[in-house]
Amino acid sequence: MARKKIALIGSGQIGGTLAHLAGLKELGDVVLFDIAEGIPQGKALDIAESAPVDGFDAAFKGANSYADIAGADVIIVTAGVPRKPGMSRDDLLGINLKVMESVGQGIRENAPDAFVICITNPLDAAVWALQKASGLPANKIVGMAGVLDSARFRHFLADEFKVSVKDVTAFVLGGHGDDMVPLTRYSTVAGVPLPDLVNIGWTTQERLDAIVERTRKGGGEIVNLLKTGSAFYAPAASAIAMAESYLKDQKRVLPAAAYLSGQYGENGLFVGVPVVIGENGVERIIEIALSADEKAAFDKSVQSVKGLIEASKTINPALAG
Ligand code: A3D
Repeated sequence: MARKKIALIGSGQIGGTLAHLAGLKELGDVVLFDIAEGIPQGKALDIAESAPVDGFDAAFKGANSYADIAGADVIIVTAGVPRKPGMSRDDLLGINLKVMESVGQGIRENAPDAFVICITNPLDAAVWALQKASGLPANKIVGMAGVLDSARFRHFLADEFKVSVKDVTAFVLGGHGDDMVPLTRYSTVAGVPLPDLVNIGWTTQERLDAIVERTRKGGGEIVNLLKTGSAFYAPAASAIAMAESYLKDQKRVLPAAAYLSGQYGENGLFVGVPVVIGENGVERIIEIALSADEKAAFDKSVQSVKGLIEASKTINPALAG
């Protein structure tokens, strides 16, 4: 059986980590693409030279031409610029919209059958613009944010409760911004919902509220610490989990920015919801029942996403069509 092909558009901090993880997990052969010359080639060679040590079989190629992504099964997009301290994800919009146009064209012309995972920020608008530019069907393009936001939530909860991260599940809905919606009612330790853990005294409502707030600002916390660039290990691990679910038809249930066509009362935009990812891409969108408070928080987050999309249409009227 031929190996799968994974193309990484953008070979910066996340792109390099994606390539390394894809190799360690033997997901397939990897093409690292970037507009910067030498960086994808250097990272490809460096990772290939680690393969004998770790004992994985995969080929790595650095590229500056879109022709090299032809035939890719999965494409993960990180091209663009990351946040700097003091910059919001939205500040990135103008720069990264242009990048999504060129990436979308590259995908449309060279790998229109791939399953595409977008990571570039501002996530919900970037994936929307990338779909427009690439013309991909809605089930073959998705944004990565929910897996990361949930992982941050799970880490903080496991730390609070002094239990294994493996036994903590968490749910984060909405756009990938500071008004994302961590759902405590649907988040559990081994099946026990967080509100019940407050009731039995494992934590207090105040501490839980603080964890929710820290989750919402999780990306900014890392930006402020790193000072140059944003998080890359956990974002890469999150996108690899989504790629693996597609490549191996695992049908995992993961939160992701998916194209809504009526679900949750929304149409024509990408926003974080629980989805099933399998061999057909986004195979299902799960519509969970939300309480009035949760629905209000979700709607607020959706409003922010809509604001970004309107701003995108103003910056580039061609996207409005
Ligand atoms: P960085 O290390 O700067 O890598 C970006 C790469 O993109 C660089 O190597 C650039 O040369 C390359 N690039 C720029 N323009 C183009 C282009 N037109 N075509 C191809 N390549 C190009 O950034 P990073 O890897 O740390 O982050 C990448 C993106 O992910 C940024 O937009 C971040 O804001 C975003 N990000 C999203 C999340 C989410 O959870 C959604 C988390 C962390 C980072």
